[in-house]
Amino acid sequence: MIDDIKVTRHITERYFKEFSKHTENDVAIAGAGPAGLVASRYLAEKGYNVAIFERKLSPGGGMWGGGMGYPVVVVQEESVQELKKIGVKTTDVGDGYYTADSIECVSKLLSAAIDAGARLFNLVTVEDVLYEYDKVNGFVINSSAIEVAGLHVDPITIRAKACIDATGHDAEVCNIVNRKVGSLETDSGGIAGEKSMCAEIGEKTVVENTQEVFPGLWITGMCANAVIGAPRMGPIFGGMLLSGKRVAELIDKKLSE
Ligand code: 48F
Repeated sequence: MIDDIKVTRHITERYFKEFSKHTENDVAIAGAGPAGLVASRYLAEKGYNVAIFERKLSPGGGMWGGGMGYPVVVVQEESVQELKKIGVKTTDVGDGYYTADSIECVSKLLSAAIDAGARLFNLVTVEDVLYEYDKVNGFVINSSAIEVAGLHVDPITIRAKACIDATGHDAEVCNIVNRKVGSLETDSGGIAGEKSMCAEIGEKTVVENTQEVFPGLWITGMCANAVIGAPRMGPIFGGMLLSGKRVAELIDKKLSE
């Protein structure tokens, strides 16, 4: 006989046991798009305690839909290895371009991150940062359902030694810090804003722009180009994967000091 109350208790007990482990983290990531997922995997593989907070029900960000809803992505020679190493089937279509099924990409990015030990909390929105001792030390989070309903309910807070803004085009965490805490340490002294499409430049700069922009806060993926002021690049995803890898390397270096 199945006891409904046992089902309820097993869900809530397991969730809160796991959530409790992630009130203190080595690394907390806002946004489970391709950049955040790759970063989480590399950091978890190195043994860091990593939590990703994703506003939506389905993690994966803008990768599911490929280009204009055709579920195919393109990656270039420099980054195809990032897909191959997690078992995504890629097709060499010549001149250094490779295609892959976007649904397979997201599924395997997710599965690889989780297998490496990263913990994903979906339906959780990062709405502020924990700012103490002149440093970003964590995220202030709320239920996405509360956010959507527009309810006046106070959030709760988690701590992390390093925080990553991987929220994509909107650079949500950086916007909050820039507005409420202080100017970002960027050349523009703030958020320069994303520029119009140019994959050639966008793909290169997204890796170069991956950096710490405020003590304790790093940027990766499309957020990096939005903050620093570089072009978008559409459904070519190599730069997202390489930016996720880069931010993991930078944080590993910083936390090992
Ligand atoms: O947008 P998204 O996929 O960011 P990304 O990893 O990749 C960008 C590409 O998808 C594409 C592109 C490539 O050429 O330009 O756009 O940089 O994923 C960002 C994730 O962050 C979540 C959002 O739901 C999405 O899944 N997100 C955004 N704001 C918040 C958030 C927030 N405040 N709290 C939690 N999650």
